[in-house]
Formats: sequence, structure tokens, C-alpha cells
Amino acid sequence: FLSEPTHLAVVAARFSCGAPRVGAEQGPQALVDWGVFSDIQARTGYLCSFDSLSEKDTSRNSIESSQNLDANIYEMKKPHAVSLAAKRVSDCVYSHAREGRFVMTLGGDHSIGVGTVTGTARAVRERFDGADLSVLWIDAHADINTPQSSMSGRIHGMPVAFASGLAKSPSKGIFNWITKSHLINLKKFVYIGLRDVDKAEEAIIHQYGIKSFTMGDIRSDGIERIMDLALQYLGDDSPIHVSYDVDSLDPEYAPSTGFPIPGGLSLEEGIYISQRLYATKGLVAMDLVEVNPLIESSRLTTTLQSAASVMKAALGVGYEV
Ligand code: HAR
Ligand code: MN
Ligand code: MN
Ligand code: MN
Repeated sequence: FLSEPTHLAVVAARFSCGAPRVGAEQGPQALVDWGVFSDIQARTGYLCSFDSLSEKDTSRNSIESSQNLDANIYEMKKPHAVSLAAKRVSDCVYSHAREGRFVMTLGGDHSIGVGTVTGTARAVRERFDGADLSVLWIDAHADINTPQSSMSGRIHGMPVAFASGLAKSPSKGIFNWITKSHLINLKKFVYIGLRDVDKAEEAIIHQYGIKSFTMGDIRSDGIERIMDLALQYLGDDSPIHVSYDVDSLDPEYAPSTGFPIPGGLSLEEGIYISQRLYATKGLVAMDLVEVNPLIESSRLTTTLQSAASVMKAALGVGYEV
């Protein structure tokens, strides 16, 4: 039901307001400078376009000025800034996905995920007669805290809760741009790679019956079998969005990230996931988030090489070692 996109829309989401440390806002530029898109362009013939969204953009409604107003309210840190950033990401992703372009969003901390999946979900509903989007969340973390359950108050630990409607807008202009047409369906959602899940998140995952393949599952069954099961669960009747947190990879392959957790995916497993998604011919959008060039800077090139490999594989481009 999909014609293969010929246009790759790259969205640089240069935000780190959902994370405790700065630096993730520099991830997109580092990835672009690494040359991954000139590579993809040369190998696929995709037309590439670039949008750059940043906290530094000046406007009356700018995120910087809203940040000054941002007290830590509703148990969230910087809620105005994150909500505004995510809305801009959502609108941008939507406008590209609505036209049938493949959307690659570069983060940025994972709070931008509220924007990416809602943008794609809304476009898919319009393009495919109300169809729900399938979402794979590749991550060491579940990112499904609500403002009430979160122990950190950091919104990069909450995007799945807001994008699914599990966490409601606490009003006062925070996330109340999210309408029914934006929401993702948690029955069309799977986790892969989890290994650092908060107690409250575990309870939420159980309560809503969310499909989850942990690192333990991958170690006992193998990534091939896990991808069979994940794709079988999602079915082949809806377009797919993959939100790829670079910390899903083992810190050996992706050290430059804010919350590295040992025992992660090997690079080979990470690439395999992307290859399987490409092979479905249903992948319409991807996020690559949480690259932080200020962390383990001496090993940034390792992180960029890994990130580039999983992005390229998702677009059908092989990699050379
Ligand atoms: N679960 C923790 C929290 O909610 C840590 C979240 C860390 N998130 C990311 N993104 N790095 O996956 O604060
Ligand atoms: Mn994440
Ligand atoms: Mn993570
Ligand atoms: Mn399990």
C-alpha cells in the first residue's frame, strides 16, 4: 500500500530541554557532519532536504524565553520548553510524512519523541483512512513515566506516556496541542532492548499489556527470533515508525550518550533490527536520538559510526567495516 519514498526529509531536532545535561542538542550537527546523508544520497538516489529546529531560534514565542518562565511545575522539569519543542517537531514531521516523504529526525534528547511519533501518526491517519501507526521503541529505557510516576521529572523519560495519551495534558499550555489525531495506539507498539526500567514503568507496561522485548529476551531467543515476533505482533497492515535511542546499543558501540547502560545491543544486532525494518517496505519514519557529543568526546566517532550504520541500514544501505 506504500509507494517507496524518493524523498528523505531530515529533521534536525536540536533540543536537550528534556534531559538533565546539555549536549544532545549538538547531536544532529555531529551526525550530519559525519557525512551520513551524502552517503545515503549517493547510494540511494534519495532527494534529501534538511530542516533545523533549535532552542536558539528567536521569536516572540521562543523556547528560550519560555524557559525563563519554566519553573519546575506539574512534577516536570522545563515543561513549557519541551512542549513547544515537541510541537514544532510534530508539525514538521507531519508536513513531510503527509506528503509521503521518509522522515528521519535526529535528536536531541528523547523528549522530541513526543513530537516525532505524533507527527507521523497524524499523517498516517490522514493518508491511510484512519489507520494507526505501528511504532517500535528501541531503547534501554521505557520512557513511559507519567509526570506523577517519574522520579526525575525529566521529560525524556516520558515521551511514550504523552504520545499515547496515557499522560494527560496538565493544562496551562503544556502538551495541550496533542489531539486525538496525534495519539499512538499502544496495541501497535513494541519495545526492543529494555534493560533499565523504573518500577512504576514496569507496572504501567503490565497494566496496559504493552509488548516488550527486553535484552534478557534477546539474549535467550536471539535477535532474529525477536524481530520475527515483533513484526508478527505489529502485523503488516500499517506503516512503521522506529524511534531509535542510541543508548539501546551497548556503551561499547555508543558511549557518547547521557544514560549509557551496560548489556546492550551489539552493533550487529542494532543493524539487523534496521535491516528487518527496511525489508518490511513499510518503514516511513525513523528517529535517532540521544547522541551527546559532549559525553565521552574522545569516542564520539565510535558513536557516530554506529548511529550512521543503523540509519543507513534502515534505508537499505549496506555498511562497510
Ligand atoms: N527512567 C528514568 C527517568 O524517567 C531515566 C530516563 C532516561 N531516558 C533516556 N531516554 N535516556 O531513553 O528519568
Ligand atoms: Mn529513550
Ligand atoms: Mn534511553
Ligand atoms: Mn518479557
